[in-house]
Amino acid sequence: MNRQRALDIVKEQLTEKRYIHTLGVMETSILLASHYGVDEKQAELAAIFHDYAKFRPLEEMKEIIQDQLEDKKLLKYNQELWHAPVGAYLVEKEVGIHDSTVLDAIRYHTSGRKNMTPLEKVIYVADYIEPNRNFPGVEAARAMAYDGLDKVLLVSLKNTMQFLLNKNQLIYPDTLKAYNSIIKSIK
Ligand code: DGI
Ligand code: FE
Ligand code: FE
Repeated sequence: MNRQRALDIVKEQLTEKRYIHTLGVMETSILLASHYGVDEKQAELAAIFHDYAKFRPLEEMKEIIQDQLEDKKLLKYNQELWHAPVGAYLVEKEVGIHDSTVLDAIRYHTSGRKNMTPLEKVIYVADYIEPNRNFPGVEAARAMAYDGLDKVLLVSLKNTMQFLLNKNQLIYPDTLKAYNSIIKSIK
């Protein structure tokens, strides 16, 4: 699918602000992919659709998780997590994208997971550092974006976990597993 058609499809699902964020993730993903030897076309497509389900009603997402997805424990964790696996499901079903590498990058873009693929890492990091993001720590993460994919991924994951810890929120097990697996891989 070409870029313009993909953008036209996703634009209808998003607010103006979220669409601008999506364009930022797209640009950043392509730069990261090019630097780290990841397929730029897959990065572009995954980035464009990564937040496809962000504005689906919670009830719809809940039903999809209950009826269609394997990982039911998502329902016991933060609802912010739901749009990622539900997005992967809907992008395949409604948009007709079947590339499992791209779908997994959408599926794990919020939680991360153990042994993330290079494309999953690129989308996770791009979502975190894209130019429209503005939160404590983002500048530091941006500054090291090209110093090593695992290095910047680790910083992004740690910041997210720290943010959750500070608010006494649950941490979804896949996020902790993502952290543990990078720590092991860089030792
Ligand atoms: O959809 P976006 O706003 O672009 O960003 P996102 O998909 O990374 O996720 C939104 C939020 O999900 C993020 O600010 C933190 C929150 N969140 C809640 N529980 C967890 C979590 N993030 C991770 N990684 N793990 C959690 O357990
Ligand atoms: Fe998201
Ligand atoms: Fe996003």
